[in-house]
Amino acid sequence: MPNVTVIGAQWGDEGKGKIVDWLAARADVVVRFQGGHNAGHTLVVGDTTYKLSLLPSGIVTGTLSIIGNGVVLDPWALQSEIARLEGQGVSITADNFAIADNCPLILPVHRDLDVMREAAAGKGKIGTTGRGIGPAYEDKVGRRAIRVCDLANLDAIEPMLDRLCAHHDALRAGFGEPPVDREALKAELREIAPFVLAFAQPVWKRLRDARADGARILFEGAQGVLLDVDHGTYPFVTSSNTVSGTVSSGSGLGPNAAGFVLGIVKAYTTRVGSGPFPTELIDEIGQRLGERGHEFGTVTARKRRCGWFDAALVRQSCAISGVTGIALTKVDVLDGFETIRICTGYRLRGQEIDYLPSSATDQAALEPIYEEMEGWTGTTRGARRWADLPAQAIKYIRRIEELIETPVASVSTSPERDDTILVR
Ligand code: 2SA
Ligand code: MG
Repeated sequence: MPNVTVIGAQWGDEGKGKIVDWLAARADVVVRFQGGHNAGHTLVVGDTTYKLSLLPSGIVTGTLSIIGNGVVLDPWALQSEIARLEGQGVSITADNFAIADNCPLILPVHRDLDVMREAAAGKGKIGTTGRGIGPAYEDKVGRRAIRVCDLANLDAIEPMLDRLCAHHDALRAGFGEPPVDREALKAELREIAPFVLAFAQPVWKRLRDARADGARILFEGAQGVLLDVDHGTYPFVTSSNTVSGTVSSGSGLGPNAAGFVLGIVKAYTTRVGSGPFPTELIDEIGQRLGERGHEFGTVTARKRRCGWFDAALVRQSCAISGVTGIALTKVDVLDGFETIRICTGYRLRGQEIDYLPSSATDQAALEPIYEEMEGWTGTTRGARRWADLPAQAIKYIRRIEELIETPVASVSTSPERDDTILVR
């Protein structure tokens, strides 16, 4: 197996957890390179369900798991996630887990700001996960972040806190909130520091060495291409780059490390949070997709918005992320639908276009152009071979493949790890 990069090709929740878990069992290292504990990856192994937000999925199988510098790290969330997994019998030590020491921290002030802003935004809110992701990335780019490595030098932290607090105190004042309690923050950092530092190191070196030894590296993306801060449905996006290109800057390996880029694609479309969604179904069909697909957020338990497959969006995501092949998930959710629609492009103020325009105003005005297909009788659930699929389901998959101009590498037919058809 060459290196593999797994990314979501829609708005997240494409079923990356299952695919990553399957691949992690065949990899030597699993790396998270962007996002934070806003991700929600569900792994079902036998009778046990593991829910991961921040930790790389390799952790469950004991594979070396690395949090790269492109991630924003909430040390307290890390501590409770590790405790929860240890409670499920997973062993997490410095041998199988490492954190980039140049990773910026998510602090309580970031969470506060995220929540205050969303509450104040009313109808204009982004619908964030409230985890402080955006404000933490802002401070990273604004050069006032406290990073993992700084936990080793807390005696020298005052000038960093000066910069951080000058910024946050002004913002907090705007919300009628008191200034940052510096002493409390320092005490909290002092308390958590040893726990984080036990895993901290320059992971680019560890990855370089692993690569030199021929290790197979799996890069585990979070969220999806349409939530990318540059390429997504801005401003209704997350604050990191979710595209495959981030593998390099977010882990400290060159761009040729990405290997096979596997785009995870759900057989229909979902989205949590606000923002444009051309194929959204606000009717009983959307309801039915949500119920059959158990479409609730892993992290926040929010109900996901549901709609038909949008081939124009996925075609664009695959191009932007250089997707080598896709893993099509949750095909079984479409079992029993009499007719199924696929969006092939849009009408924008009377004109036909075959891509997602950059402007949020234009995105909100898109009307999907659909083609309709007959559904299938019988079930795809649990199918492990092409031959087990109804002919009409194969037709649907092949049509998607054609429209997105990217080969289908696998089809998954239930949450179970082994209910997967490999296409070659
Ligand atoms: P944020 O918190 O700043 O990253 O939110 C900004 C937007 O990004 C969306 N977002 C997500 N969308 C889908 N799945 C995500 N992870 C969790 C999951 C979400 C959950 O896998 O279920 O549990 O609710 C995720 N993380 C961020 C978010 O909805 C905003 O639209
Ligand atoms: Mg998810």
